[in-house]
Amino acid sequence: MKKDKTPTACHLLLAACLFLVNTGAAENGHRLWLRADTSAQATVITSHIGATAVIAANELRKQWQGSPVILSVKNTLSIKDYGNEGFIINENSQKEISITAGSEAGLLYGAYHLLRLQAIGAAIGTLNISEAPKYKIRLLNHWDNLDGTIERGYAGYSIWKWDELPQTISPRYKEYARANASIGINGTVLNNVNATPQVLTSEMLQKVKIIAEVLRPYNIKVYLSINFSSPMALGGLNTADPLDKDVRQWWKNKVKEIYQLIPDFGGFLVKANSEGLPGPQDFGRTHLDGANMLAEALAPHKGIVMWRAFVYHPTDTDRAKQAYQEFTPFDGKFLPNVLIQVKNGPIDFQPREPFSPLFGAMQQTPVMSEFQITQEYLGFSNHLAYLGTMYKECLDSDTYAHGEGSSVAKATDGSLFGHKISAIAGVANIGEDTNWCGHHLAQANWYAFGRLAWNHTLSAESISREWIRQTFTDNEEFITPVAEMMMQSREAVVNYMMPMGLHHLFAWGHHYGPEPWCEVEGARPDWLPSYYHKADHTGIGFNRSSTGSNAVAQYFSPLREEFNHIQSCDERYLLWFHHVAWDYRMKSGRTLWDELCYHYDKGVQSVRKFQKIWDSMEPYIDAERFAHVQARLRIQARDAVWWKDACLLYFQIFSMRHIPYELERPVHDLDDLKKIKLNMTHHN
Ligand code: GCW
Repeated sequence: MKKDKTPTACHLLLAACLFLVNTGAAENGHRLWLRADTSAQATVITSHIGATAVIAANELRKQWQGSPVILSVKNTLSIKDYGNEGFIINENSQKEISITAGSEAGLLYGAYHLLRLQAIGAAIGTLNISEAPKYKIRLLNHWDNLDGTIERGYAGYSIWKWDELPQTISPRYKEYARANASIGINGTVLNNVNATPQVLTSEMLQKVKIIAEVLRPYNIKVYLSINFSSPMALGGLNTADPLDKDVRQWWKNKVKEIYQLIPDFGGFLVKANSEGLPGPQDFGRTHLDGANMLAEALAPHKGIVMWRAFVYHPTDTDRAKQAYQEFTPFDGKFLPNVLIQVKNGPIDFQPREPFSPLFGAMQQTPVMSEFQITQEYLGFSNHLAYLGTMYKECLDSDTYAHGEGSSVAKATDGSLFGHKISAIAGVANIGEDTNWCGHHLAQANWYAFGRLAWNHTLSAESISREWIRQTFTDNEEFITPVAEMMMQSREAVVNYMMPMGLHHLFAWGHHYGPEPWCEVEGARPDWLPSYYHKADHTGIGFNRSSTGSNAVAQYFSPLREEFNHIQSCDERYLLWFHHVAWDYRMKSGRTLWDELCYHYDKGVQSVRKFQKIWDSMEPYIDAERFAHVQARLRIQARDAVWWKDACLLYFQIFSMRHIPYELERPVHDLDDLKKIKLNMTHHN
């Protein structure tokens, strides 16, 4: 036999590799939604040699399959309308495509826009596009600690390798920058809002500088979370009083030091007097004093302060009202470079909350919304919960601040109240897992956040479809069912965890499983589920109407009245605003108790349906991602039953009614469920 006919180990390896390529099996999700063929060799003409324009040109050269592209920065009036980061894409009669922008950043976004159109099969006909971002500042917030752990992170350790910096620069930084730029993110807060003063040491700032340098060409600025007592911890002062002259000088010096290293540093994010962190109130001062002191230090450098409104005192009055009470009296008094950063709901990233009444109420201060991309209260990275729908639900909610049509989006993008700065933040779900986000489908939440930050008028569905097409396949047989599944997924989680306005039924110590019965001696009342669900023999729910805590009064009319009356209150928020009798008649004609059972059951049935849909998708995609998602859906299905049984068996003690006979019966015993203690350590 001739030698070349014998299959050697090398041949076998080659064959194996070809097999893997053909079936797409060697797929770990690392490439996110950026999967275009990079052998295009397009003609791209530009005279701009700045690093950002070079990236834009190179991305197009490698990926664009169409006519020649001309990139140019112009400062004409027509361009000015599109702001510094907007762009215009036109095609002339010679079939040349021009991308014109007011800055190189605009070219970058224009290039990614064109490539996205190509990737989703929409770069057809004569191109005539103009785009400008709705929010000026589009940020990720990393809750990454300096030791590499991530608070509420479910995709491994932090991608920031502080120990290795500044010498070693992880290749991940650039990949991260590129992925973010491709969806329009232009800023990132590198560290946890539960910030240690150490982040501001000179040694750390040298490291931050390196990250800033990698991100800069991608038009991404870095920001830091600061600890309010830094002047004491780092500067040796005996106070951090914001009105103290030495404290003020300390911050000015520190800020100056930062800008010497990072001339385009974005600014500070501050969590103060919240969950045990220091703040101006420790020194008898206010949030206003604290925010304005930092704003004054940052203003000469064009930096901003994002001061979080996530504050609540350990009292037994209604926690949902507290941020509004603390912040609205200061409206109009903050310096112009202060933004108030408000979580989407009044409590804390629950599966469903009504929007925070601070949106719309603070009209003379730029208010920015903070969403969670990481799924702290939505099954971590084990559960499928596409959050495009949740972000839209909040952004599209009408605050009625200036009458009908005053959506949260308009109240925060600067248009309704005429603010010059506008921003939006998402708490990142990114870690060092190969696929970045733990669950392959959770990449869509990062993507959707970026796309909506750019344009909040996009629909959650169109975003899911373009994401699927770029990330998996252009086969409609896959796109349509998977998009449908994603679109229903967050509602499914709400149904099996806490439907109809229930909230905070989570276990003590982690926020994964159910523990509506949780009692911890000596614990803050507002960290316990019973504070929120208030189940008793008469009914369930928190009375926030005018006969209760009157939180409804923080909303504008007619929403206030709508929420206030049990008959007009949106049933999705019913138990958020009302304590409702077990036999109250719902719109469906069922009693409240039966309806609750139906919702929990529906949640479980939805996940079973997702499993069926996903299993039938096997022929369309790579084996690796298929199996990974399949395994996660199994966990989700089991967890959904756990949630349903735990909540219904527990609430049944109060309702003393049976679960409608046509619904699935519980498979657990309440006593067994009460014994489950997950090994996850964290406060509340
Ligand atoms: O929901 C709570 C989280 C904390 C978090 C806090 C916050 C960063 O459980 O982990 O701390 O919100 O947003 O500040």
